Amino acid sequence: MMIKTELERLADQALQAIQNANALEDLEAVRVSYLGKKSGFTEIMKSLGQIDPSERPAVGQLANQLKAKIDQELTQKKNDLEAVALSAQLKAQALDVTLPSRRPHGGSLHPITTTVRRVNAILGRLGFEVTTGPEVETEFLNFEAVNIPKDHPARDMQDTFFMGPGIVLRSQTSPVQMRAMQSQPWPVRILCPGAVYRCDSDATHSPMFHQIEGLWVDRQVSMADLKGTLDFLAKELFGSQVKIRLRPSYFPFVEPGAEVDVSCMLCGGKNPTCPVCKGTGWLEILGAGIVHPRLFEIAGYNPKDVSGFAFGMGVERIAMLLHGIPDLRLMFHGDQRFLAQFTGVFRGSE
Ligand code: 2U9
Repeated sequence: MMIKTELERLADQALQAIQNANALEDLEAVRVSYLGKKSGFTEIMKSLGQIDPSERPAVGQLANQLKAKIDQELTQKKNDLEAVALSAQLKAQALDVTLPSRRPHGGSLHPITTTVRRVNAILGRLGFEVTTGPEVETEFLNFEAVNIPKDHPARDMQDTFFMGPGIVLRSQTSPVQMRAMQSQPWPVRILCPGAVYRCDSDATHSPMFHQIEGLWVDRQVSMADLKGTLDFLAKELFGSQVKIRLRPSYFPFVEPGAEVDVSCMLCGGKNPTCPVCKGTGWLEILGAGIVHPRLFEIAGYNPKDVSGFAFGMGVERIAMLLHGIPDLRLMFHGDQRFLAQFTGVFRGSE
């Protein structure tokens, strides 16, 4: 009788401990201490052989019943604790699937691209057609054909990328105009945008940059046509308040040649400490002139029949003026913080 009482006392204690367990580890400790190898229960079962044989079946049956009951309670409590732990984990890691997702960053057009497109669109309205040509050029078309002779400083090995004997990376887009003239009769009214290469790299020079050159060849094309065209371009680009002025200058392809300034679009020449024009009131935007007759001879046109004007501009410089970009190198680093600022700048046609 003593054993049965002891078994029931142990079982009561076990059930109480199961009820009190608040964590899976506590529950496991309860199982070990009440049903494990060194538990009172196991000790009693081991000593069954020493009790009166007439009592043995009843004691054994009781022990099995109590053990089954404890097992069942352990399993039940384990399930309960696991359910509580799972719901706590789900609550802690909850995802709000109704939150809006992060918007993907849409790409935007590079300011060089938008500037080229703007110039193309503006001069397209005057009948200029975009023409392109190879970036790897013959030394002849890049230099001799546009009146840059062998001894000209621009032809220094240090200034030009040579790809092989007589083959260069074009240092200006002029060979495109020469190819156009050689392959078609006049009149010609073309715009040639594209990358050009010069062996030069510092804060204000990049070994690859972009130019747009323009050429208009017809009967009696004059300096007045050039001025009218460039005045229209400047006003459309920078605003109707701007003026242009031409200063005599030299470019091998043209005679006479001029450097062209636009009046300062920031201060209009009224601020002696203007950060853009430095108080001069003017900003150089391009070079231009009347096409040298020698170029017509090389193209196969008779210089007595035709005349023409040409101009050339650096696209990076125009883009920097249009957008207030302070450093040329920003154009080429691909930094998203820079690029993402240029959205929807130009939506016109090419
Ligand atoms: C042909 C006939 C004429 C192209 C011209 C310029 C003046 C000029 C510079 C501006 C800044 C280059 O990017 S820059 O360094 N260009 O000033 N370019 S006239 O004249 C031509 C070209 C080809 C057949």
